[in-house]
Amino acid sequence: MKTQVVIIGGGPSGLLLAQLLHVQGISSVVLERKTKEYVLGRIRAGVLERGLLDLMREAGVSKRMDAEGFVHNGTLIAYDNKTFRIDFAQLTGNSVMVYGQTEVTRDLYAAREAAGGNIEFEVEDVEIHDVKSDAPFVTFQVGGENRRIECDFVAGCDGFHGVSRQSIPQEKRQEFEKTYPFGWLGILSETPPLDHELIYANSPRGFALCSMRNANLSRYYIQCPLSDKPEDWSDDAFWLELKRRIPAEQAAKLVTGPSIEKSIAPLRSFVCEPMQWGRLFLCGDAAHIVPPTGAKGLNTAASDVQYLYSALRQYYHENDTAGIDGYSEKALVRVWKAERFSWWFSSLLHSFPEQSEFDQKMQLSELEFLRTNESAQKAMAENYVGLPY
Ligand code: RFL
Ligand code: PHB
Repeated sequence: MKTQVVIIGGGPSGLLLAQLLHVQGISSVVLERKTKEYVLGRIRAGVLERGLLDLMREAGVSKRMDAEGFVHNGTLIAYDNKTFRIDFAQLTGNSVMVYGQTEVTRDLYAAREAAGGNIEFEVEDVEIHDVKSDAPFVTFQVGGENRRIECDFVAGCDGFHGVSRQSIPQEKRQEFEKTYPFGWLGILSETPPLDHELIYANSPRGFALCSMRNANLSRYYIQCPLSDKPEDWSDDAFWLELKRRIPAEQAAKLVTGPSIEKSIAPLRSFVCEPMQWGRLFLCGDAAHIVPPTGAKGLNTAASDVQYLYSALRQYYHENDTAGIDGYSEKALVRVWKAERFSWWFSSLLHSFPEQSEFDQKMQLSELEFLRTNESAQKAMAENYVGLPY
């Protein structure tokens, strides 16, 4: 079998790339290790930047997102029993949209299926071959059968634990990593959101985030020790702890109910350089991870997809290799800015086990500066709504 681009991973990066290439008449095959139901069962990102919205529109998959997504013109930050607002619209002229990654992925699967797109699920033993030549190929197993696809390019969209990054020889790649000494315990509940905007809270008991998916579906997170397991936390214990971490006025308004999902995610900052090796290109979590505090993971995956998609379009339609030659360098500039913002915002809002009283004063002083200084708010808002591609 032969195609132009083999895309490893059927998460949001891989599907968005496949759909954008399809619109440009470029063929692809997507190889996904899990089932579609499994991919759609993962509760992840909730906040989309303008760049991702525009890409969804360009890919022709924005109808439901534009109808059902919620535009957010600002966010709330709470600390020391006070709350202040960062007004994205006023400070940047821009906004973000709350529309779950699950819905983005569902819409992309629907579009790929409607277009007769080739997606192989439950593939095993994916191996990437000869990407330093003009004739790469990918081998894998599906349903016990060995398969081989020849292609022009391979897009590694297979997340942090995928095979693509490992296919770059170890001596040719450099990995930069920071782990954080805590995780996020998240729950989804069929209750109305606490506020119409997100609330990020710094408290002496640890970080909390009040987010949402729609008018009757809320998403809440609290910082927890990495040794905790979701089953250690009853719903009652979760709600009690959340209430202790947000200002009293908001805690009094919180509507609680049974959780319909509960999970713990570790926090990590990670970048792999370079993001390309011959005809293999890494996109999204395969190349970089951010802690979720700045809502940058999916959005940074989207900017990689935009750079790679433009590069491939330039290659196929204009016979110009400048885009593919410069992909890694271009993508990494924006990746590192998202890494910086996510690291900064995480450092500002969490409690660190080794934090001294001086460190705590520095955190509160930085929050106070952000609350009262318009330049600081503008810098935060520009990063949150998304830096230009
Ligand atoms: P994904 O979503 O991990 O998809 C990769 C896909 O590849 C498949 N795969 C393989 N397929 C074939 N062969 C192999 N060998 C394979 N190995 C893996 C996997 O099964 C999977 O389907 O990566 P992608 O597409 O790059 O997308 C990245 C995003 O999922 C991620 O960055 C975000 O979810 C991060 N994130 C957030 N990002 C935001 O922009 N805004 C947010 O509000 C936000 N909140 C979050 C988040 C991530 C979270 N967790 C759980 C880590 C909140 C949380 C709690
Ligand atoms: C979410 O709703 O899942 C969410 C929102 C904002 C973040 C992280 C996660 O920063």
